[in-house]
Amino acid sequence: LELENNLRRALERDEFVVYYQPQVEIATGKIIGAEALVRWQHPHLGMIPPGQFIPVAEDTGLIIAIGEKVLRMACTQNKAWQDGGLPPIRVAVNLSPRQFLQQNFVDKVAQILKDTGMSPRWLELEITESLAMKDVELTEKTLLELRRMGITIAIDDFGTGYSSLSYLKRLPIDTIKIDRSFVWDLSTDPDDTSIVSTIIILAHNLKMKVVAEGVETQEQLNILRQQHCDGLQGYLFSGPLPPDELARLLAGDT
Ligand code: G
Ligand code: G
Ligand code: MN
Ligand code: NA
Repeated sequence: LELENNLRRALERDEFVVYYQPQVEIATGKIIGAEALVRWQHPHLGMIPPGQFIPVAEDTGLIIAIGEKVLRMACTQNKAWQDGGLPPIRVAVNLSPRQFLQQNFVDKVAQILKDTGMSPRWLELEITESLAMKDVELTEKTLLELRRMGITIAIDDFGTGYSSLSYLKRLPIDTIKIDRSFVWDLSTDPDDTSIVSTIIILAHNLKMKVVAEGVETQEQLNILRQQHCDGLQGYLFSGPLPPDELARLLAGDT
């Protein structure tokens, strides 16, 4: 209850900030996107990572307000980068189940795009496969509406939920993000190597792109490149960065 009240106050006081983790195209080494990751800038406790408050925010419903704020901040930021002449990138925003399953979610996204002037083609929304499985019918309807607006859809943490191949076929998904648990032992565990290569082949056959998460070593990158993985996200290239640091990286990337 105390954390809930503190989160409410944090919303009123605008204590949430967004960091951006670059996504790199493996073939070219160029930054083509960034994942928006929320942090709570607490006045006394410092930077609090999302793992420490997102679950409570989800349970209490506060995630709806927090998620909207994050989406608005990410769109505002991406528009500002583009207006500043930086090479355009796609910004990816995580959605929680409660946020995504709201009746008026699509209208809210449309309103935020309108308010911020951000083009939908530079927005990607990330959902997890467990979210997708909660209500496949509603998920399909919502994703189709988002896709019609020009927004792209990514499946986050792929391979860790109750993966069902039928939803991959049915839902309009643009990107599969391979969970970092499969990437970590890529150079040492032959099982992970074959799981990853199978996911990549499957995704490409379904006309989807693949981004590997949690890439930390050159060895992992070499294997991913051999397997024609499209993108990577991970400490090997960069962790999540404050907006000005990502802008500096982008400016040097042209
Ligand atoms: O930044 P970090 O690795 O600590 O993030 C931990 C988790 O929090 C990730 O799984 C990420 O998906 C989730 N997360 C980060 N930002 C957001 C957000 O804005 N909304 C939701 N729903 N989850 C987020
Ligand atoms: O769940 P999701 O994948 O949305 O969350 C991304 C989280 O993963 C971020 O909190 C980020 O800090 C973390 N992360 C990003 N790159 C790496 C990495 O290379 N290694 C590890 N261990 N964590 C990472
Ligand atoms: Mn994510
Ligand atoms: Na993930």
